Amino acid sequence: MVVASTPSGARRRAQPAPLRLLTAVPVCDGHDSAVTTVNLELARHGAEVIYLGYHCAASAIARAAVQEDVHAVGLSSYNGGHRVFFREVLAQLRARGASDIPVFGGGGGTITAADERAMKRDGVDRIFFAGTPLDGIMASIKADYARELGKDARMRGDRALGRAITLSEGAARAPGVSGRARAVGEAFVVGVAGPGGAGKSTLIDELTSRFLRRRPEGRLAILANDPSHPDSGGAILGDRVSAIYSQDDRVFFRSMATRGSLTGLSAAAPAAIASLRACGEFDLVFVESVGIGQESDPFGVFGRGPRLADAVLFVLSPHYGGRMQLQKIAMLNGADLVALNKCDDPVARTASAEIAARLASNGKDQPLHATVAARHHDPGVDRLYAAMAQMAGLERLASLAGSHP
Ligand code: B12
Ligand SMILES: Nc1nc2c(ncn2[C@@H]2O[C@H](COP(=O)(O)OP(=O)(O)OP(=O)(O)O)[C@@H](O)[C@H]2O)c(=O)[nH]1
Ligand SMILES: [Mg+2]
Repeated sequence: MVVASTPSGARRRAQPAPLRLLTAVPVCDGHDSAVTTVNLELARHGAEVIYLGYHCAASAIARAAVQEDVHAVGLSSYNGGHRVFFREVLAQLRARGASDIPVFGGGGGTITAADERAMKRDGVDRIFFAGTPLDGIMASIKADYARELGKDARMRGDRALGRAITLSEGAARAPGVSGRARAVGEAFVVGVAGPGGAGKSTLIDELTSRFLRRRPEGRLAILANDPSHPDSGGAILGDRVSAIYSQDDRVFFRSMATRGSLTGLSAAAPAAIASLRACGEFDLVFVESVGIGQESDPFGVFGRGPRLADAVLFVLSPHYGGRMQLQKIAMLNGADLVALNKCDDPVARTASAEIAARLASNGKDQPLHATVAARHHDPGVDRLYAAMAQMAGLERLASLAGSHP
């Protein structure tokens, strides 16, 4: 049994880690209402659910399962291609050194008992048929898949990194984990904060697309924090759904639930950031906070906590209220980069003028970037990327790489 030390020195039993599950709907399938119901029910039962969305490729599912270090993968398939698709997911998991991650699923009446027998022979763990009560599904999943994910010296690459972050989540309640400054040659960390729904994840994905295009060999990491429900302890970790370009082997994407931390980041985020910064794999790391409030400072820019990012990007949408609300947002004083996203909204013109005036009153060099993250190739996102890349020294690295024979 794992026993941890509390700050007072007393010893206590560590809480069992929540069940982490990846759920997805296969490629060429848009039936997502069943999986949405299952996701909500799982979260209500205390599980952390990383939802990948519908129309997902087997390779994207296997990559996500490895990086997210999940206990199991649940697929919801209605398009009739379940036998081939589940088999392909298992093959992709094997290829990534993750054949120990169980795969289960459902698909109502489209998956027959004969199909299930064949799928089990291929290695599928179990199928939930039409008519299975949700409570029964939840009880089986908890009984079958909850287990401790411990250290495993055989793991390599993203699998090992994924497990290291899992272990830091388990140790997060121990005191003394803090951020640290960047050393020469380490990844540049950009903290991304802003109110819920402002477009942080979409913008990170667009910035990622520019990174991948401009740097043919670099890798980047994304650490996406989402809130745990205070009542159940479960969470729907949905930032990965906005990832289009980030579905790439050059991107390490990890979702983290806050598990009771009220800072806007998981208590394990400092340790995870330190691992990503120092592992030598990445040029750039994005850390997305949960949707934050007016007083929040998730990355410690005001010096009250450890400084967790080399630069902070604050993203807001035009619907922040009015000028009085802008006065109250602390991050507008501390951010290095500010983006007004959703500039396709008609009220963005007024918002842009108000925010520019607010930033000017700070007397710092904080240009406002007007972006439409939902539009591919948006010139505002291009300008934001250029400013960020210059801060991170990425453009210089790209030209050095380009100068090699
Ligand atoms: C709702 C529905 C739709 C909705 C989907 C809405 C949405 N956003 O999901 C709409 C109307 C959009 C739709 C469209 C289509 N549909 Co439709 N749809 C259905 C329907 C009626 C219900 C499916 C459902 O959501 N059930 C509710 C869930 C909760 O219950 P369940 O299916 O019994 O699942 C149980 C378990 O299996 C388990 N489970 C399911 N998934 C998972 C996953 C995990 C992880 C776990 C743990 C458990 C689990 O949960 C349930 C618990 O009891 C089925 C028919 C049927 N009665 O099954 C057809 C059906 C799936 N659709 C069908 C078809 C053909 C289509 C279309 C191609 C129609 C068309 N020509 O346009 C399109 C394709 C859409 C697309 N882009 O993929 C066919 C599929 C036939 C096949 N595979 O051979 C079906 C079977 C209807 C039929 N009899 O022809 N559809
Ligand atoms: N119209 C418009 N919608 C956008 C834009 N950027 C993002 N969205 C949409 O806004 C919604 C929220 O986007 P996300 O990127 O998930 O926002 P977020 O800030 O990461 O949200 P949380 O992580 O939940 O706080 C999604 O439906 C996006 O498609 C934009 O520039 N214009
Ligand atoms: Mg997000």
